[in-house]
Amino acid sequence: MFTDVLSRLGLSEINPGAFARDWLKCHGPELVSLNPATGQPLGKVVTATHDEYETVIRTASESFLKWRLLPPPQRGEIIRQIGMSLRQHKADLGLLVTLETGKILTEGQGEVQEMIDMCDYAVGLSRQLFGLTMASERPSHRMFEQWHPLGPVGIITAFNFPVAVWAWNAAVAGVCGDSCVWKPSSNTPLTAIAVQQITNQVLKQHDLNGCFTLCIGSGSTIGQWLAEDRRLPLISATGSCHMGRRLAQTVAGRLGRSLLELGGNNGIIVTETANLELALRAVTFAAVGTAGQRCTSLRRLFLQQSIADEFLERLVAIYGQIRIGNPWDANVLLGPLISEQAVADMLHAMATAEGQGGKVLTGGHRLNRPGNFVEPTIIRATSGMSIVREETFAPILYVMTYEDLDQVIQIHNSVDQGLSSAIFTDRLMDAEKFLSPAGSDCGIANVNIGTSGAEIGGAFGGEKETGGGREAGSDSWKAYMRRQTCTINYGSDLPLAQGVTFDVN
Ligand code: UN1
Repeated sequence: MFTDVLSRLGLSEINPGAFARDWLKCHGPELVSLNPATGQPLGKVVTATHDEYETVIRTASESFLKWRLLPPPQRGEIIRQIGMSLRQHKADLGLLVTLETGKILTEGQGEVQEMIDMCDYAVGLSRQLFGLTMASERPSHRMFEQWHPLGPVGIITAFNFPVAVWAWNAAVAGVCGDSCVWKPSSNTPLTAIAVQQITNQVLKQHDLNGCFTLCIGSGSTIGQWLAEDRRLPLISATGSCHMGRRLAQTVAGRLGRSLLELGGNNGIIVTETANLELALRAVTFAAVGTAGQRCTSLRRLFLQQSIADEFLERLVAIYGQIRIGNPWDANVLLGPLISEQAVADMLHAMATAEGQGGKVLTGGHRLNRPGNFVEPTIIRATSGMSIVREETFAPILYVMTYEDLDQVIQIHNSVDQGLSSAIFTDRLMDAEKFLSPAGSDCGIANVNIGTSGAEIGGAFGGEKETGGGREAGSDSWKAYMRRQTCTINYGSDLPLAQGVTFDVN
């Protein structure tokens, strides 16, 4: 069954790791894509060497010259067709996401839907790349701004959203007139190749091959080359704070722009007036969904003292009912972690938490079966434990209690990351306080909704060590364009701004 899916998506046993105008014969080290639920290989990819990387960048640079001159709505039409093609392949591609990442089927499908949503959004956006007109202080002058395509952009994506995050960037960058160079995670090269194939079918019909390109290889080779490459005015990267810090420094070293979506350490506050039913469901999805491997996953839960015991008792009971297993099986809610290393990291974080005084309330074990399966884990903690300040990409939830809302908001904000946050309350004043300037310091702040599962229409991203970038909706498109301020003099005099005179005679 899986072999059929792979072949329907145009994947073979050994795949080329780079696409410029065509698939390139690559000569870099071989990469094996493993199914994290079985540990078995799904396929192999030959990664790109520096020569192949050069071909990709040259192609993206040349293609940009043509792509940038297409009227934006015509670029939108290409993105619309890519969206249509993704719709046709949704079931297969969703399953491939599940096979390669281990996320459950409904989430694999959801991810493809997120790409489709991004394409639809970008089609509309292609007619809305608005600039402003300003009032000029000089007579017979008109001043306005316009937005132009930026250039070829590098897009570095992580394993956990192997295709949606490419679409956040590529669909928007595409209508903005940028060509794209994609470096996917080494854990998920096959989904990237499949998406490239789907995109190619559309591009080929319009003789636009080369506007969306792909280059597979490690972060220390392809990732580093992208960061250093002056031909790429923008590098958009998703991954750990550690990766982002290094990348940002390299890109800044050449005065390029980076757009970063890095780690989170997301918290939910449940107040004494909260609808506990709602909060329990949201906490479970946010902490256990995608096996805790979203940057928006819930890691810190703050319970008001008066509801803490009841809430925890019910939460532990819910955790006991979570079905763990093959992510493609219906009814399973928790698939495997991405790798052996991720399991080791989780076990290490738990041991550290226990060493710091944390108490495991449920979970805590690796499953005795092939694949990277772990139990979802709740640890009773205190905010003084240093491990609570760290992001571990695994289903570990640290639970703390609090008395006073102002105080807990401060504790909530005291970590280095600032991606997503939420409060559960039926009290308007508490909700508004959480959203006020003295409230959550995160890029995303929700009321009676969990921390994960954002829609594409909003700008996605966070503050502090999360990197400050915003992707997907709202006015995120501005990051992919260059702003030009233009002033036109339609008079026969040359008045200077600020009343300056400069007459030779
Ligand atoms: C990520 O984990 O990098 O809000 C992105 C969410 C998803 C995106 C997560 N729409 O959880």
